[in-house]
Amino acid sequence: MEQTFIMIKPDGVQRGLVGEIIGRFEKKGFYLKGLKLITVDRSFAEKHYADLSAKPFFNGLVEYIISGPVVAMIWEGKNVVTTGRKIIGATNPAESAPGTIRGDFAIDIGRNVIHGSDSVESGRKEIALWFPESPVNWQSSVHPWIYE
Ligand code: YYY
Ligand code: MG
Repeated sequence: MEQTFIMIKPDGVQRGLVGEIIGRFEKKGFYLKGLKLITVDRSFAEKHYADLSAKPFFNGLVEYIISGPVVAMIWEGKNVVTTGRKIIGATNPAESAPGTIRGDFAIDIGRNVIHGSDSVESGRKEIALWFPESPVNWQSSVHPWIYE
């Protein structure tokens, strides 16, 4: 089944939003397939955001991501990449709808609380980068109550 990489950024951890955010993905019906609290170094953050290295906000973005621990997760489910991005909301919290994570919990684009993969392919790449160890293999016993 489809997987996505979701990361609660240092502001989300500092502000005590970890449980709230995990709860939103859990209650939707997605399956948690990887989870760790980790502080990353500059070269790792630069690798994660390599596609944005030419952007003027790149250095600030890297500083932000390495400023404290983050919660790295793998979530699984039908259309989890697209639906995960909807749960997260628009990149700029000023444009994120209420009810989304960024719409409910963030103000500035450079403190937008959470990352989610933007495609199945980048999800694959990001999961490989953040979870080089083999992920825990488990299947939810409620699957037939979520999927028809
Ligand atoms: O995927 P998403 O996080 O919604 O946005 P990206 O375009 O991939 O940018 C990654 C990250 O960079 C964004 O979450 C905040 C930051 N950023 C910024 O600080 N200023 C911008 N103008 C655009 C993005
Ligand atoms: Mg992105």
